[in-house]
Amino acid sequence: MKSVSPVSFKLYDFDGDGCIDKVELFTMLRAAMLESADLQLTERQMNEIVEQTFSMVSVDNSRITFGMATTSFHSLGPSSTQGL
Ligand SMILES: [Ca+2]
Repeated sequence: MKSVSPVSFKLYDFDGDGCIDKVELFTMLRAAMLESADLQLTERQMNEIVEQTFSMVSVDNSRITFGMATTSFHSLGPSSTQGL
């Protein structure tokens, strides 16, 4: 899993509220998949990652701030995506 830079975070914050919601995270995953041939996930797997990420790092289970996102994507790492 690629780490999330502030630039890409802002890029996918479509409504500009400074937070990433589930739809926006889903879109980020799709974009990351298009960029990387090594990263191929089914819709279900992407859903699981989104749900897992939000349950781990989101305070209200609906939004992730930039600080939360960087922490989460670093902790996800390659090992947790391999088993999917
Ligand atoms: Ca947003």
